[in-house]
Amino acid sequence: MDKKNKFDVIVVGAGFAGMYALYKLRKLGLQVKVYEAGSGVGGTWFWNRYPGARCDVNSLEYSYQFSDELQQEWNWSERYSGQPEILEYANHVADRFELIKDIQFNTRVLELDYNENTNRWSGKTDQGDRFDTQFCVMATGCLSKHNVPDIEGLDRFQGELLHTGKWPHTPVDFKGKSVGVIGTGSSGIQSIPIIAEQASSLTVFQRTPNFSIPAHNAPMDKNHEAAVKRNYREFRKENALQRAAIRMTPNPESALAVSQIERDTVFEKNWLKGGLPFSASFSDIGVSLDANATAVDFVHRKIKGLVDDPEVAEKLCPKTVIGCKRLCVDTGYYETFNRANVNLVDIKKHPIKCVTESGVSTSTGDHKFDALVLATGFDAMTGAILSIDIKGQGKQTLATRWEAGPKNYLGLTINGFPNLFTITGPGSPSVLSNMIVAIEQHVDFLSELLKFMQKNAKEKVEASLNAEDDWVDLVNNIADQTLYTSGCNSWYIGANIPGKPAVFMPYIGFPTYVEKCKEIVSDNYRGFEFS
Ligand code: NA7
Repeated sequence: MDKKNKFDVIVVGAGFAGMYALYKLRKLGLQVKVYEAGSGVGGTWFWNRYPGARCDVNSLEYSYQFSDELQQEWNWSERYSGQPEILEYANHVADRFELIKDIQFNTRVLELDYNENTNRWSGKTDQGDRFDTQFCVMATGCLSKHNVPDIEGLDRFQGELLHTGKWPHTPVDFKGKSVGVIGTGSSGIQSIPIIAEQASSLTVFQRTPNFSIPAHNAPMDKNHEAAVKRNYREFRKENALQRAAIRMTPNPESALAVSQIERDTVFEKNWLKGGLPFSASFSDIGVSLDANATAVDFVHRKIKGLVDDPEVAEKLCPKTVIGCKRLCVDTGYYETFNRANVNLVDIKKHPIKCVTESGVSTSTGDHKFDALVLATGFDAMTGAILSIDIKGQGKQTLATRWEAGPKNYLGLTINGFPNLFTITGPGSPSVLSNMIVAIEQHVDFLSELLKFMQKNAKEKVEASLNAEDDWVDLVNNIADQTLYTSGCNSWYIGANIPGKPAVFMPYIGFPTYVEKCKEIVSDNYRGFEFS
């Protein structure tokens, strides 16, 4: 192999994980190369350019903390940042830390193949590159393989067909157009109010209604920003002790220990504050069905208060527990259904039969559109990794290994796939935490691991089978004590993708995860096998 195609580390993906992995691993003196399918950095924020795309974590938290200079010099304009500003930030980071020179854009990794004789991986990209590397870092993102639903006739549609997760780079003008949106998860809920303002008519096809809490987004409070920046390190430290590494004021009280009036006062206060902290209104909302039902009842009353037509309001009220699917955060979502140009179709009751050349046909009739938006989500957590043909020891493919669901240790390393790491992989806090915090923690852990290997002249590392089994059990045991596994069809358990094994994927609880990682390191990397 040509020397220029030989690397110490290949990083797949130049989103926030890939960029930080490059920054950090380069510092170990390693030769690192990043392959990125898109034409720029930013991952999620590069692809999800749909109108209204916005982060649901506060801007002062949803940012890197590895460089104090960076976090001091960057100013966010809003409480919750929109996609364009986050992408601008990603580009700033790439420039500031000279990352671009080691990233090859417009290049998708297709194959990774482990060679047991050399303890190295060889790989192939869609641009015909072949490479050879000791380590592979999968920074492929948890929500990056977009899900195109298997609806008959989708390719027949003659209007503009869009997917929120793969939005065009040029502005899409809905002015005067009739538009259909399929899907009411976060992407649908964020984009629907804006599309409704532009389009002549908008029809929303809803299969399952979702709970959404108002964002109450606002320009950044400069005094608050200055106060956080004065003490940024402490602010980050405190946040890392929160269950999702997101700043909240969890109420230690049970929802069932107070009267309805007291309960509603707490819910109302958190509704007015807005965003994800609503879920921390009481200690047992995520674990007790009865407590959860009180939050469900409160939000149902809110929806019914916001939506004029009682029938439409009823359709918008989710019938699941709150929070077992990712809670959405919106700006004017429910109110949008009071507009004369917006129509809601319940496709659970009246399923989509097919897409035609001119629109969507359901069991109750045909809907004609100029544009059709698929807000149908992602093959989450495993989709992007498994899109690559990965062959480990004994030529076993990862797809076979994970046939019954993902198995690994710490969400980071897989038995039989040495020197390959999944940043914020299934089995780690990832999507149930502040993603950037989780990314930095994982990359820091990996960097220390590689340092340890350099120091101890080790070439190969993988999880032991026992450690992996125990870890998978632990992830499931924790989830089983919560309402995440109470039967709702969330992407956390792969239920949105037909045929995907139903396994709850994220590790719940960032602080306990970090503690476990520390314990494992201090116990000489318990569960890791080196040679
Ligand atoms: P989500 O949350 O997975 O939402 C996808 C939506 O699309 C959801 O309402 C689905 O209904 C619907 N969907 C998916 N497939 C179909 C088919 N075949 N027919 C009709 N409707 C369908 O994805 P998002 O992009 O909104 O958000 C993903 C995450 O990004 C979000 O959780 C945040 O963390 C950020 P279903 O509920 O499956 O019945």
